[in-house]
Amino acid sequence: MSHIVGVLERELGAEAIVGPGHERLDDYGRDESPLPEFHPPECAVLVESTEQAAAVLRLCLEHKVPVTPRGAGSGMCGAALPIAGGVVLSTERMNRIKEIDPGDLVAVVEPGVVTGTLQEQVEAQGLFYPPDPASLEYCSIGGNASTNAGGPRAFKYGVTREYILGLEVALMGGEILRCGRRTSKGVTGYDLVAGFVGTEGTFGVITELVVKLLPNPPAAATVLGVFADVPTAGAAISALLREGLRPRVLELADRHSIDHVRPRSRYRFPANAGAIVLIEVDGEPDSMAMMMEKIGLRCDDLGALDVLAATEPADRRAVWEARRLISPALKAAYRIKVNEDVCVPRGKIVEMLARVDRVSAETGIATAVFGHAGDGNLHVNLLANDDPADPAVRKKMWAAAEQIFRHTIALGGTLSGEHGIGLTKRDYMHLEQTEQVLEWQRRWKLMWDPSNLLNPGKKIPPATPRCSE
Ligand code: 2HG
Ligand code: ZN
Repeated sequence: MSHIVGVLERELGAEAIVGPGHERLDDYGRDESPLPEFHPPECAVLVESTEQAAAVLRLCLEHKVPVTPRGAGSGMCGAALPIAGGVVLSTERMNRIKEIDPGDLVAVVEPGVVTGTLQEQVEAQGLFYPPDPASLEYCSIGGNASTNAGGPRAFKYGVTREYILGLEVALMGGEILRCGRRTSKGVTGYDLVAGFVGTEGTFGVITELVVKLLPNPPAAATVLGVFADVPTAGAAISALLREGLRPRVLELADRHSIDHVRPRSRYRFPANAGAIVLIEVDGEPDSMAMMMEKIGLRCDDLGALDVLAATEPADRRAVWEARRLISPALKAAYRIKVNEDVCVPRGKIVEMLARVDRVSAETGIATAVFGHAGDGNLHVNLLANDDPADPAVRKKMWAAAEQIFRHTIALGGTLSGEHGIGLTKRDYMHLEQTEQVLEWQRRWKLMWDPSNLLNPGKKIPPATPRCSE
């Protein structure tokens, strides 16, 4: 054990430290990624202020100790895993909503605020924070900004980056940087805020955010198109997109996903559902019935076996609870769940779904496919009940994942539409990006963190790639 634990304890007080022997220390060595390894840090520091975060980064640089920022630990790519040991800097205690301003349409928040809590608080004032990752009940807004998280409503409203106007960031070495603005428009200087969003804690630690709010749409309604199978559902999604349909949500779930949710959910998915297309619209209350009828008729024309509507808030809540359960239900059912979030151009959704089927048939690996199909963003889950620590099994699973990545790239897509790169996809980056693009990103990282002590080994692969190519 290095002396950093004692140094941090003296500076921040023992109550800020989860140190060696503490029953919670192991929690900081895991996240929601499909990696069986466990990476315990030497200690976790639960900071309560920007100054404390800056102090940790100053001391870690001074003592040459790696430090890994962490939000709620709900990330799916290993970005919060302290793979180099050292210190985990957790922002979970920085959870104050400092301000909600209906006039300026902004909120000022600390990074540890749970996304769903922010949504409830702004909605109570007639306002709306659209980004809705499925983990919204426990993920934090700082983590969402660090991964540039998406969610179903990204289809109409865009991803987290579009809602972050300003940031306060603690930098390696202890400097505190405030950048961005509070105005809805602004083009002064380079866009440092956009530059920090999505960097997965490799550039700095976000300590405060100014987020953009919208007026809450007065009404919303949900329609479920029940289809016999994924190809028909995928073709229906493509047709709706071509026709210019722009609801706020356009999601897909295949039979496998639905079957695993069924026993745990209040919402009763029909037994004949081979695939569900979940569509949600919002706007003026008197436009809802007309929009739903239009969507229902089109789904009928496009081969739906049935069209179900959820207009009452309680029904819509049940549908969304069921949708958000897909990922946890699959995780509970399988010992191995390698979940990808590839994104293909919208015109290639049907082809990508067919290729996933092919990979499953060729490798014999079960898949569940669901997610934000309207954005071309598909959660391809590779599932198995073998021993996750068995190297042969892991090799097979990741070889199948690599095939999914290659198909995605061949169709003009991208490796990650919303979860990020972290550790799990880092060694596949070269399939999508040239060495030149990767090298500029390495230089950019070193500008903020010349000692490479802040979340080292994440996001960008080292100069020599590890996966086959
Ligand atoms: C979702 O949309 C999440 O439910 C999780 O992004 C996706 O587990 C997954 O594959
Ligand atoms: Zn998702």
